[in-house]
Formats: sequence, structure tokens, C-alpha cells
Amino acid sequence: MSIVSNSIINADAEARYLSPGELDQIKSFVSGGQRRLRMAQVLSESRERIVKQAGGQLFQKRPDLISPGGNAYGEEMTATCLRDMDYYLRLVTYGVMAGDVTPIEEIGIIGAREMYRSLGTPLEAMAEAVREMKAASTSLLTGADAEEAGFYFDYVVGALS
Ligand SMILES: CCC1=C(C)/C(=C/C2=NC(=C\c3[nH]c(/C=C4\NC(=O)[C@H](C)[C@H]4CC)c(C)c3CCC(=O)O)/C(CCC(=O)O)=C2C)NC1=O
Repeated sequence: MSIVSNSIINADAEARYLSPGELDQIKSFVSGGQRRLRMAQVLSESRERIVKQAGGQLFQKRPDLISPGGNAYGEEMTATCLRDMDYYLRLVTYGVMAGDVTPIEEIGIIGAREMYRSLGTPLEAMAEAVREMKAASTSLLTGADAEEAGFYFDYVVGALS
């Protein structure tokens, strides 16, 4: 949830106007809007390149994943693995836009560890995949943008580790 809807829910629960502190937070959220939009655009437009590059790095470091017996072995499984990476990149763009990790958490984190365990997907390799996407993404962004987007990748890495 964004800071705007969150503040409204909190204020309305007490039937009050938004406080000066809440308005200040909303002001800084709104003034960062263009920047967040730009980051989400760069990541969305480069998604294929980011996933491909990060996937290449991952399989180079972890050839076992795509070897017989590996969780991503075979064309179909490898494609599913890359699809999952694309899922998390998409969720990172949601986080960037919302300025909040809640959409990432609700869509892709809650229950994910248990799900991957039951699929036999190594969690540390999934986290590594997201780390590689962070590296591929932040090289397309500059300074503060790279740092801010990096925060959402780090959140996913931490939550999956
Ligand atoms: C948007 C929220 C969302 C997520 C996160 C999601 C993940 C997700 N990944 C899955 C499978 C999978 N995920 C992977 C991923 C990998 N294997 C590896 O070794 C690598 C470490 C990794 C890629 C980096 C693989 C290989 C499968 C198929 C496993 C199987 O069918 O045995 C499945 C099982 C069903 C299916 O095959 O589609 C789900 C639900 N689905 C969702 O809707």
C-alpha cells in the first residue's frame, strides 16, 4: 500500500484530517513521483535484457541448477526459472512505484519460501537470481535511482534467504 492510502486509512480510523506530519510524508512521496516513474519505466523496458543477463550469470555460477537433477534442468524448467525471475522483477517495479514493499510482500513473498521448498527449488539460488537482477538493473540506473531500486531487490533477497 502506498503512503497516501495508508495515511488516509489511519486518519479516517480516527475521523481526523491528515496531520502535518502525514502531509509532509505525502509531499515527499509525491515529489519523488517522476523519479519513481522513470525507474519503473527503465526496469520494465529492459526486463528481457535484465532477466537474460542475470540468468546467464546465475547459471554460470550455479551450473548444477541446469544440470541433470537440477531444479531448472531442461528447457521447460529453465524457462519457468527465468519466468520466476521476471515475476520478481515485475514485483520490484511495483515496489518502486508504490514506494513501499507491501505489494511485493503480498504478491510474491508470503508463502514463497514454503512453496519453493515443496518444489525443491533451492532458496539461496532464487535469492542469488534476484541479486544478479539487482546488478543487471542498477547498472542501467544512475546514483540515487540505482540505490533506491536496489533497496527493493535487497528486500526480496532478504525475504527469500
Ligand atoms: C508472482 C508470484 C508468483 C511466484 C513467485 C511464482 C512462483 C512459482 N514458481 C514455480 C515453479 C518453478 N520455479 C522454478 C525456479 C527456479 N529453479 C531454480 O533452480 C532456480 C533457482 C529458480 C529460477 C531462478 C522452477 C524450475 C520451477 C518449476 C519446478 C517444477 O515444476 O518442478 C511455481 C509452481 C507452478 C508453476 O510451475 O508455475 C510457482 C507458483 N508464481 C507466482 O504466481
